[in-house]
This record gives sequence, C-alpha cells and structure tokens, in this order.
Amino acid sequence: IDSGYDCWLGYKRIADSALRESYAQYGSRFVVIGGEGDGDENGEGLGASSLLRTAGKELELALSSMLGSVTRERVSGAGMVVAGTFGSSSAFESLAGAYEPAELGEEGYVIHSSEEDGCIYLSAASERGVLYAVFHFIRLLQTDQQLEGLRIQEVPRNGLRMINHWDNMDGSVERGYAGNSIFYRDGRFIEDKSRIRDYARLLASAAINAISINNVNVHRQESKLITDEFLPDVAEVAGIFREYGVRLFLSVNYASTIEIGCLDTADPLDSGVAEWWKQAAADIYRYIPDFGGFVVKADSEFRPGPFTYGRNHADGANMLADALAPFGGEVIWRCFVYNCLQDWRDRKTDRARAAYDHFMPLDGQFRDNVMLQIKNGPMDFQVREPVSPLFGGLTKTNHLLELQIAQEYTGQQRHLCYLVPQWKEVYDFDTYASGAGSTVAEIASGRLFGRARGGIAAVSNIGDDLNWCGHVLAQANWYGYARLAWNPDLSAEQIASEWIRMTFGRDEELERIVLDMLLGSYSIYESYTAPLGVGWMVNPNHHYGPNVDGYEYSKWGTYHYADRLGMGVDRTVRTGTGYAGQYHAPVAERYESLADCPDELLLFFHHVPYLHVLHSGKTVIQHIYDTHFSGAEQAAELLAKWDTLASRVDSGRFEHVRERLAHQAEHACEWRDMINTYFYRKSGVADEQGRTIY
Ligand code: GCW
Repeated sequence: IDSGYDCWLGYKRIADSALRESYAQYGSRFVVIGGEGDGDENGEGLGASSLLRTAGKELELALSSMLGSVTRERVSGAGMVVAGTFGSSSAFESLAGAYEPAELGEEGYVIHSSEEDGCIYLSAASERGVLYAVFHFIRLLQTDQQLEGLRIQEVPRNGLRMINHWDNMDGSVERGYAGNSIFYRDGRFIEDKSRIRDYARLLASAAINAISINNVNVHRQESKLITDEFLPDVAEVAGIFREYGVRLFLSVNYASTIEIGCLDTADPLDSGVAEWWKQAAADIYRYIPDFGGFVVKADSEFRPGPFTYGRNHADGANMLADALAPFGGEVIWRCFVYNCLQDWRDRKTDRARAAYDHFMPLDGQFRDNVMLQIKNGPMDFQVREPVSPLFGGLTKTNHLLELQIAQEYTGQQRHLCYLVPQWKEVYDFDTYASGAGSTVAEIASGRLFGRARGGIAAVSNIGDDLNWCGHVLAQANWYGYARLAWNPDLSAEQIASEWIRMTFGRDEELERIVLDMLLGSYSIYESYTAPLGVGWMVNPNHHYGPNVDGYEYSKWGTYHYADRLGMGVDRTVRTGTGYAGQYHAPVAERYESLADCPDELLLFFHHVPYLHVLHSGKTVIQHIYDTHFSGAEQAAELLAKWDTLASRVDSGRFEHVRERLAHQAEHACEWRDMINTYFYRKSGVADEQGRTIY
C-alpha cells in the first residue's frame, strides 16, 4: 500500500522502455565533481562538501530507481551526467561561452546537453546551485522531458524562500492538520531525526532555502530553544538542514529577557536588554555558525512586544537585529499586529487597516538585516481578501510576503483546495506603487525598490501523518508554494501537471482528471463558503465548518454586519473605515467605487442591500444562493471524478483521498444549507429557482 510518504520523489522505474533507453544514453553513468568522497555509509567523505554529497546521493538514487541501474564515475568522460561547480573542473569550460556565471548568482544553475560529447552538464557557481540543478534534472526525467538540446538557465526570483513551522514542543502543531510535529514530542526534540532528514530532502528538491522550526507563538518551553538546554539539539537539526541547503531560524519570545533571563524588562532601549540579546546571539552562533536568525511575533494576539514600554516596532526589531548583525543573522518581524479586543459596535476601528497604520510610519527606520513579514491579505488568510496595501506602501524597508500553506480557513486539508491559483493572484496583483507593473512579485522579491533582501515565507502544512499533509492532494500546495517562490511566473496548471506526474507517474487520463480537480478546487471551495470576499463565517477557535455569526459579536474585528437590509463592511474613505484609501491610484478608486469594485471583493469593501446587482447581473442574495448550490454540486463532482481513477491510483492513496472527498461533498452541503438558510431568513428574499432552503 502506497501511503504517499515519498510525495513527489517516489522515483518509479520508467515503464516505457524506449524512453528509458533514451535517458540511459546519458543517465547510466554520472559523476559529481568534488562530491565523490562519500566513502562510508555515514557520508563521512574524503573532503566532499555536504551539499555535493547530497547531490551525488540523490542522482544515484534517482537514476538507479528510474533507469534500473547506474554507475558512479570518479572522473568525467563522454556520455554521462556531469555535475559540479563551474570552477571545479575543466569539463565545464565549454559552458563558459554559453552562460553568464555572474547572472546566476548564489543559487542559479545551468543544465546543458552537449551534442559533442553526449554529456549533460549540471553546473552552477555554488554548490547549492549544483544541488538544485540535480533536482531539476531529475524532474525532467520524472516528467518525461526530452534530454536532447537542453539549454536551461535558472535563477530564483526570490532570495529567501522559507517555510515557517507553527510546531510546539509538546508535539502539537498550531493550525496543524496532518498529525503532530515531526520535530518535538513531550517538551523535547524527537530522538530519531530520520524523518527530519526526509523532510529536508523534499524541501531541497523544490529549492526551499530557509526554515523556522517553532511556532511564532513562543510559549515557555520553546522560549528555551535559544539556551544551552536545547541548542545542541537545534544545532543537530540545523546540521541536517544544512546538508540540503536549508538555513535554520528560530521563533523567539520577545520577552525572553524576562521569561528566561533574569531581567525585569524587555524594553528595547534598555542597555541591559540589548546586552542580553547580544550574549544570546553569541551563544547561538557558537553552536550554529550559519544560523539564519529570529522570527518574531510581537504585540500581536497577546504576545509581548515593545508597545508595553511605549516603544515602536522599529525599536524592537532593530535591537534584535543589532545583536544578530555581527554574525550575519537576520530578523524576520511579523506585521500581523492589530487590536484583538474590539467591540462590534465600533465601526471605525478596522482590523484590515492595522498593519498599514502600524508599519507605514516606520518605513525606512529598520536595519538592513530586518525583514518585515506581511500576510498576503490585511485580515488573516481568508479564502478571499484583497492584497495587503503594505505591498506597494513600504518602499524603504525590506519585506517578505507571508502565505499560508496550512489550510486553516480553506478546508483544513480535509477539503481539496489547491491554493496556487490564489497565490498567483497575489503575486500578480498590481499595486501601481511605481506605475503599472508594480506587482507584488516584483515588490516582495525586493527588485522594484532595489531592496537588498526579500522573498517569501509560508506556514507549513506538514505533520507526522504518513502522507505528511493529511490529504495526499494537499502535497500539491506544499510543492506549488515552493515552485512559485522560485518562479512566480509558472502557471498554476504547469505546477499542478508537474506535481501530478512526479507523484502519480505517467498516465494521461489520470493527469487530465486530477488537473481538472486541482484547478477547479479553489473556486469551488470559495463558492460554498463565505461569499463575495466577506470572510470568516466559521466556527470559533478551530475555524472549521460554517457558522455565520461565529465571529460576528466577538472581539477579533471580524464582522460581516449582516442585518435585515444588507451586509458587508464599508471600508470606503467616503463613508467607511477609510481602508480603501491605503492603496495607490487607481486601485484605491476601484475599491472605493461601488460601481467598479470587483464582485469577488464587494462585501469586503462595501455594505450593500441584498438586492444590489453585481457585475454578473445577479443580485447579492441570488449570487449567494447560486454559488452555494453550485459549489456543493461541484464538490460532489470532485468525488465522482476521483472515482473514475479507481484502477489508475494505488489503493492506499485512492481510498485515502476518496474518504476525504466524500467528507468534503457532505460538508459542502452543510455549508450550503447553513449559509442559504441564514441569509434567506435575514433578507426574506426567496431563491428565484425555488430550490430547497431549510
Ligand atoms: O490566524 C491566526 C491563527 C493563529 C496564528 C496567527 C498568526 C500562530 O488563527 O493560530 O498564530 O494567525 O499568524 O500569528
């Protein structure tokens, strides 16, 4: 039974013998120059660097599994795969004319098939680039690509491509939907680290280069990760990730000086506090010389922060940045700061405004080794939100885009919801910060404003379930996140096709069906949940399942304001909270205007009567009914589509996915009925088609 543990790195033998033979012309022999030192089974080699050793092992595994056998050579020669850094061998000299090593930077690479000597060269300026070239080459084989005439040059568009874990040391995972932590159990690190190694390998295969391994809500035990008690374990884990080119970060408790130090303050301008952090940093770097740095959630949802001392977030972030700077470390400071003790009657305070209001006045005041981490939307990873106006707002501060691979509000890995289309919309969103074409992709990377640092981080969706993600098809989100982080221009379809082939093997019919399921799933999920960008409508705390008023009267600032006349949040400048004014022209005008606001965000920006007519020609209330009926129908179709694959997918993965899709189809009906009934009763307007509304 295939559990799905291998994800997209299953390396099944290539069944088509003609294809296998054509690959074998190159792939039956390989050499990794500088990586051939792995004499003993622990990989303690003869001076080979760990990244090249990893590259060699992976090539050996992939080629031997997919082609049947492979010979590892010690020197390069004709008719083989030759991997190594440009400078390591004269074998790569022939590439010099064809590529511009300077353009490749730290992580770029080339893949070149030479007609003259029948070799495929996998080369880069750095060893990490070689590792990425190796994985890319393997992917070509997994996806049935031609190897003749390859002229590939790849450079990542984002410098930082990070995964954030919300894992706690008791073994739980905040917003985890795939079992427990692969790092911790019962307050300590898990003894057997083999799963962490398998994880690192999957990350490297998709070129993720940074990871934070503990929850941004840093509780008591986790606060001690930066102390001698746990640093040896952290160093061991960092060592595993290092072999795969992944830098390790820790989330830290802003009030560590009080929590684990013996100071009575965490005032960032207090010299004792600054000194304490300098010492803490020095300790960490003694254990982990290439430690990435800190991720910080401060003054957010009851976490401590500089506000307690009347200081601002630049004061807090810079103090930590100064402690890390001598060692090359970085501070990733989250912008998820808002008033979580609101009153629903207060229509002026707007959670959506908060991040911009807090951080815009500080633009330009942060150290160079600080990156502000901004959630894609101004609220909180809802199925539909506008893009945070801090993108395009900030111009003088390094920042990162934060996405959530974990499906907290998008079906919790029980519903199928392929998120790449949502993320594409975020990357492609034009802020007009510096004229047309000022997309989030250009901004987050740092390119548009010439920032030295930038990139993407996302909340992990993995746990210790055998298939990592709870839902086998949710692996596509993990993979897709990483691929987009490398190149936001890849299409949702390209990524999905790639993932399907690598995960399930070559089968056109299966690819057609699964592709169709994945690509439709985000819009299906949106249809039967919260309508027109209004968000929430979920059960409090765990956030699963429909509850229209679940957050309507609570203190979190999450309201839809539905009454008998209409619904939605007025965020206009003219009559509402003014949030729409945080965007540049012409975006601000588009959202401000009831006539121009896109349908899918209408209720995010405007409070309208139920009979307001959308661009689609439907009234708001009829839209709610129609999307909920059709969404539930389409959810049932997902199951029917999957059922046609019974003979094409191994029974382990087939049954597992089937069980999830059956639940989704049923749960979508619950969503449909709860939402439709609520709004039918509120509005008193009947469904034009007279369908069943309870
Ligand atoms: O959406 C909220 C989640 C919290 C999370 C928080 C955050 C880690 O419900 O579980 O806390 O966002 O992003 O900090």
